[in-house]
Amino acid sequence: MNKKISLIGAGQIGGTLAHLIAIKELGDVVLFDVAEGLAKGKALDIAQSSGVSGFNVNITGTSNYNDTKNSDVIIITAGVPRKPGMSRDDLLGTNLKIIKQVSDGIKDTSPNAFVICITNPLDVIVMALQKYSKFSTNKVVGMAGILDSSRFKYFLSRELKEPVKNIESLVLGGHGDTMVPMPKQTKINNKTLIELVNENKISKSKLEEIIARTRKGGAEIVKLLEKGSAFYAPAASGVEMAESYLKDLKKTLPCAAYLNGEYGYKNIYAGVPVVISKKGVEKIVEIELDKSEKLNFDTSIKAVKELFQSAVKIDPTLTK
Ligand code: TXD
Repeated sequence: MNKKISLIGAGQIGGTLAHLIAIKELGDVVLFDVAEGLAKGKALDIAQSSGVSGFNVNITGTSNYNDTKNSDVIIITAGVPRKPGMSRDDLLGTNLKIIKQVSDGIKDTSPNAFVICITNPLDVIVMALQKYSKFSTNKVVGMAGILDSSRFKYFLSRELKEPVKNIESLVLGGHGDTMVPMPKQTKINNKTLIELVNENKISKSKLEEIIARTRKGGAEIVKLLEKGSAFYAPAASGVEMAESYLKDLKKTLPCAAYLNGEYGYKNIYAGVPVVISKKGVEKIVEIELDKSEKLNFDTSIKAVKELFQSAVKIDPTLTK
């Protein structure tokens, strides 16, 4: 019996998620969107590619939550993306209302699902999703850190002329300009970035430039596309989380997860390394932060807290 993966939002990321999941045969896909034709059209188009790619999973489209019931995994991209010049935070008003609708749609139909939120502004939207749906905190997680880490690794691989698979990295904190790339947690062929700087393999200024470009990675693509935002790398990142859950891979991945005292914070979502297994977020991995990393992390959390207060102004029920 195939697993069931429902994708709430059949837009740029949702459609790419569906295609990647089908090719990897992770499970049957239900593409949900309020634009029913979009969901059904993309589902049919991807299904018809099975004749070429040979995958054997069912893909359907719908605008009815009953078709998503008893999902094993739900990945949410419902919402509006940024336009050039907009910050992720500018999306709060619209996407908060949408995530409430989505929570109402999934909470009774798929109470046991592992829910991956992608919609921006990610850290606050995933927090609102968990509060609205009342799903247990280990079953609601946000996708951001994997994307940010992937961007960081890509830029480093170009600069160091190293295949990206030889680079391990972590980006912590909020999904925004305050995200915290972690040079000490970044290894290239098992050498830390700091060692490579000391060996003059990469200059400090070039590293700072790469960190800055990672922070603005989303905005760079929004500017180039003019309409919409990044979707291939975000989709690949969401699939990695879903796969770790569905196959119980116990991967340690940077995700927006609920903190209950870890890193000195409670009752907030933040980008931290977590182990994703068949239990969902099985464990929060606490790594030693040096002074500057802790300062950056605290700044990032502060930004999330401030934006959550804006969300509470829009919907005071979020404080319950
Ligand atoms: O790293 C990350 N987390 C970010 C997330 C990376 C890139 C993009 N990020 C955000 O994902 C972006 O800012 C948006 O908030 C979401 C989705 O981005 P996408 O590029 O997929 O947006 P689209 O193409 O506009 O798709 C959104 C779909 C669209 O088809 C709408 O019809 C649908 O969402 N939509 C809804 N579906 C269900 N229910 C409701 N209420 C609804 N409203 C809109």
